[in-house]
Amino acid sequence: TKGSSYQNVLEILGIAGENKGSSTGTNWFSSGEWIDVVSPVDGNLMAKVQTSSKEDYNKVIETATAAFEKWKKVPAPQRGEIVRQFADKLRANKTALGELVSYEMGKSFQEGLGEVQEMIDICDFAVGLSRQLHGLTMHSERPGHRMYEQWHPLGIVGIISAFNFPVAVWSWNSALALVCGDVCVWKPSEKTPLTAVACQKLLSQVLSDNSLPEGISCLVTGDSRVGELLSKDTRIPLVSATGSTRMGKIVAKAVASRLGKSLLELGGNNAIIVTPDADIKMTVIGAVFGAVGTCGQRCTSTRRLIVHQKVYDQVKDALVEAYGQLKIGDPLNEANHVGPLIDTDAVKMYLDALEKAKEQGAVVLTESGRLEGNEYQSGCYVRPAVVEASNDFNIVQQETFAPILYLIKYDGDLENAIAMQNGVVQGLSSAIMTNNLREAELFLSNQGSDCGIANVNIGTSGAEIGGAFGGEKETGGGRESGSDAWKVYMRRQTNTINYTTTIPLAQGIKFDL
Ligand code: UN1
Repeated sequence: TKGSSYQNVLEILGIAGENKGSSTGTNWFSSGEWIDVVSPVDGNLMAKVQTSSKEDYNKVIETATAAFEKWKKVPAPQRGEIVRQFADKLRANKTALGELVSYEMGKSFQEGLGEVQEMIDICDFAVGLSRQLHGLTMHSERPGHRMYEQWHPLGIVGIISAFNFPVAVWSWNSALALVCGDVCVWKPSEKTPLTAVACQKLLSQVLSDNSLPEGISCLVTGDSRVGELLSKDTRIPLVSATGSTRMGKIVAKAVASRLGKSLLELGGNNAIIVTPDADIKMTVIGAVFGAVGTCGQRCTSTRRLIVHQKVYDQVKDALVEAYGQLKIGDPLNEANHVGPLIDTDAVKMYLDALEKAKEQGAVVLTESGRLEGNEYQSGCYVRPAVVEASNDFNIVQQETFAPILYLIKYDGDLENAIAMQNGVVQGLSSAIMTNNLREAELFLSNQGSDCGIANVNIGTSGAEIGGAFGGEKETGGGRESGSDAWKVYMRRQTNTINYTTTIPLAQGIKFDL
């Protein structure tokens, strides 16, 4: 195993020792309380990180405001060049950063590397995009007039990110925002500030190597009080927030009350429908990875498996068998499939959810509970559970950020399964396992899944950066990452130019003087 080499990793990334922000080298001011960063891997204190006070926050926003005046004037392809250099920094530090993600957050080393790869990929995407921030041209109804639209930089983008993808989600936002000419102020989860400090440092180095203002990328640390400063700040035209629906509703309200824009990527309650025409072997692999990967802490994690009664027992037996093979332990040991939850509060939520499920009539099919013993001394390791339940159980309707998979039976037509799949308040990701073309197309049609992501013969998680990422209903409606998600980071301007010597009015109106 990689053992306890995180000190080494902190040194490689240049952030060893107690972490206190100042204006030197990284645009992060912090003179507030200290947070202990405890690794869920072994329960050890990795470092202490100082939080930003209101005064620190204001200093950061002032430097960001000044930096925007310079950055917006840099041509977009040159902004892309900066993002390209940042991707190179990530490539050079991929192993160290992936390992730090794994230590601080608890996901497997492979997934930590995957997360850094996602950052590199979105940077590459953004570099190409920096030459493709296209607007449309329109035909004017007036002779001798030309109409077109342009996309201009917006200003400061506030980024509130969650612990589960401590670095990738920031990069989906920041790589696009930067090529769009915006400057970024990042508030990472207070559970994972170290990886944020490391990324911020790498990006600041690129900015300073290019003699650009450090305020182009800023960091503020702390809990929801710092998030609140961002949401309420009229100097911030766009707040992008990833996390729980509860948090999203608070942010959305604060941003809307000042008529700012928000981009929300909130909870999911993602299901895979398994029809009688499914490939059961593929189904089991897809469902198990979807449910236990990242210890069930992706917003795209598979929470529900809606299985036709004809194949129900077969799927159930195969799942229980597969869960029996899962190895739980140190996520840096590549022999393990499942690492810890983020902290002991998350363990409590997992245990509470299982209790509630039982009270509501569910049957837990696998061994479950917290793991005890030497290897599990952090107290954050749990056994992934498969639970036979009904879609209308209160607990099934909620998103529990833990490896609990609800197994639900449906009868009759696919429409019944689709109704269950859509019968929750969240609308992020969904999937169908079938070799039947009619079923697949119905699932993807306007009568099918109501989610932002709908897949055929793959699971609910593991979305690629090239597509727009996000979902409907209580998932918040925002789209990050690929496709044309960049448009939310810019302001659209419609331009009409008259190249004649007369001034005809639109809609045929006459106004003679
Ligand atoms: C998240 O959990 O917030 O689709 C993002 C996936 C990843 C991103 C998840 N690409 O699993």
